[in-house]
Amino acid sequence: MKVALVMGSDSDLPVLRPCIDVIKAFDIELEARVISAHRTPDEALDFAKTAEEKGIEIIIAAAGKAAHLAGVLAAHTVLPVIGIPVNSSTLDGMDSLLSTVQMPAGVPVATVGINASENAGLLAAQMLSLKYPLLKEKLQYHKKVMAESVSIKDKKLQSELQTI
Ligand code: RP5
Repeated sequence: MKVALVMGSDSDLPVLRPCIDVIKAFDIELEARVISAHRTPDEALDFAKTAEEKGIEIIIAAAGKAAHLAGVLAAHTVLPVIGIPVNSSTLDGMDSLLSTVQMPAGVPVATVGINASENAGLLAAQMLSLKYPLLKEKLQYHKKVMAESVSIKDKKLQSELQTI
């Protein structure tokens, strides 16, 4: 199983660390690239057109400002494309969010929240788990651990309230 993470600039990388961590934690093969829809448009086109034959099953595309990367890649492949709007501008990422999520009918981009790269990695893993049963088990365990950590926080809150 293989996921590609394409970023519009290396300046996006710090925001994408949680996505990379999730993909690696679930033992999913990762191809990470810097490709820009505007600065390297030919590369973007070539990447999208050849992704499937390279064994890539899902593309995650992260970009900021006028963030056309996810949409451009989605235009040239039938692989699922997950978009991460990156906050890299004076508009707090609203520009990236709208330019990633507001795709015309026929070319979907599954867009996560601004800078929400962990969710992009998890969504990719969940999509892949339809095909890979072991991955589904790992995701179910991950959800259980997450729920337990919230229960612990709730118990802590209850005991703190007793002392107020
Ligand atoms: C976008 O422009 C990139 O995805 C990045 O978020 C933003 C700024 O890029 P740099 O000028 O830092 O390379 O295309």
